Amino acid sequence: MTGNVPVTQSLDDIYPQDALEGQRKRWSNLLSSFKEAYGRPAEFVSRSPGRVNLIGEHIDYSLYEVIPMAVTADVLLAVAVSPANGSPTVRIQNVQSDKFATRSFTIAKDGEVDIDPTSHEWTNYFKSGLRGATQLLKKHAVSGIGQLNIDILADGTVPAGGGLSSSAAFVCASALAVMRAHGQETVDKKELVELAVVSERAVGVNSGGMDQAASVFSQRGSALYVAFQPELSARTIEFPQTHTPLTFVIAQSFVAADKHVTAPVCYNLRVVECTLAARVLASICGLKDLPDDSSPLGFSLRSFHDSYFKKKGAVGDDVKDFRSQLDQLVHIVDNYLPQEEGYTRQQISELIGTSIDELEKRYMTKFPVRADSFKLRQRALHVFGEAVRVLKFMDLLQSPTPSDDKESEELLKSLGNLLNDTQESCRDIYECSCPELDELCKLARSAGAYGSRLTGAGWGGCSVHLVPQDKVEAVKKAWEDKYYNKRFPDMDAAKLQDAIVVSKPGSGSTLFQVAGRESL
Ligand code: NG1
Repeated sequence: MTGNVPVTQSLDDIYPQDALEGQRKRWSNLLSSFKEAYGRPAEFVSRSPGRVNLIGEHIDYSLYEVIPMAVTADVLLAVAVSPANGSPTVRIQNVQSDKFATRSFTIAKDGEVDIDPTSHEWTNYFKSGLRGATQLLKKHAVSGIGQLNIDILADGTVPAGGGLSSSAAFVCASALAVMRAHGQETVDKKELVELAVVSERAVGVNSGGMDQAASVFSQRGSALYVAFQPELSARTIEFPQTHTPLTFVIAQSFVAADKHVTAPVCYNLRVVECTLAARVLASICGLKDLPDDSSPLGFSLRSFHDSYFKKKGAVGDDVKDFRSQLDQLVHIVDNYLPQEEGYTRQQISELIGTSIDELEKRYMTKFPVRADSFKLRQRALHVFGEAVRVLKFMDLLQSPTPSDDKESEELLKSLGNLLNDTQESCRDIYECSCPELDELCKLARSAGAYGSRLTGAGWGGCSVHLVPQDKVEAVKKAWEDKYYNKRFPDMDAAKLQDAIVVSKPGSGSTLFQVAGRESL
């Protein structure tokens, strides 16, 4: 699914019918506020959506396939550009100016900007997109770098820290805006995703590539199958026709999951644990001098996987072979990484034949982590098990259309069971759930959901549920009565309304041309 980011002049190309009216108002407000703020009209709007991950949790940075889809909630950046006479300056405002302070900063002549990853500042996401786009512009030898003033007004509806990947939506929209500001009307989707993945790491999280791929590649009405090996690729997956349409309901836990703050003991630590598990397994299996891969720390469980079976002479392209390989890897972990209590730095250094200093320098310096022991066994077991679940989920989605209601019910139940298994693995083995997410899942299942799990990084944030359409109301009611009203009795109606979203798969990044448009 290669090609360029679509360019449009119509909101009908972006949003589903039932969202159009609200979006027209929102966009009109954005464009008129832009004019008020900067005294000139916006020239274009760069748009990138949030995403919900259906299955494949915490395995993208181990380079295994995942199945997310874009949601309707998105980040819009309205932009106008002019030649800079003095220092090129970016002025950036947010429609929610009380929450996100207005900023302005200058760009160096070579297009570079400083980013302080230790400060949790909203415009860092713009800067990281700007930095990535600048590198791509340089690669394409585009002129005008470091010579423009750029005015921006942002409007985001993806809740921050809510597990729907507001950060990736913001970085993708920013990089796209900077490309377009430099006259690039055709922006290659794959290049945009690749630069956004690397850029987001500049903000302090060792992220995988799922969110950026989902934000850019998604197409309305379909989920997305994203692969990272041998290179980044994505294809759309239609949902099967079932007696009750496949309906995914997203529910916020309202436990704020700030990945950046908790990174040293949560997200970044998991990236380190998976990388070290891969290193130790490779060393135990006698695999030496393996080349770096595209994962955040340069070596992934997937690279170990591929190298191990290559050495054994397997071809491994067949899905059945691939699944049996993953099953074999689970046995290897079971046998060779027995320590439930985790592994110390000393033990890991000995296993991979390096010094503790080297180990820390190579894997724990760029993004510091705080841990005395590293749970290599559990993390590897989750990753291999989850990779199998993704394959099974994909098989089910692609299975022949059920011939009657009974078969269709079976299909939905099987999909739901896989979601439930993922939740169990995230809770018990990967330890990225939290009591609130567990409770939302339990309540949904008791009220009729086929399957329920956390989505995104976890430790708070969001959950996703496969629910029969005729049970959606019952599930909502269970959450309202037993979760939201109990835990957050003071929550206002508007916030409660935002807490639960029945989401259809949305469209990916888009450039909207404002110039010459009279109305939306
Ligand atoms: P969230 O925190 O939901 O945006 C994060 C990572 C993903 C992936 C998931 C877990 C970033 C930008 N995103 O998602 O790449 O690893 O956790 O599956 O770090």
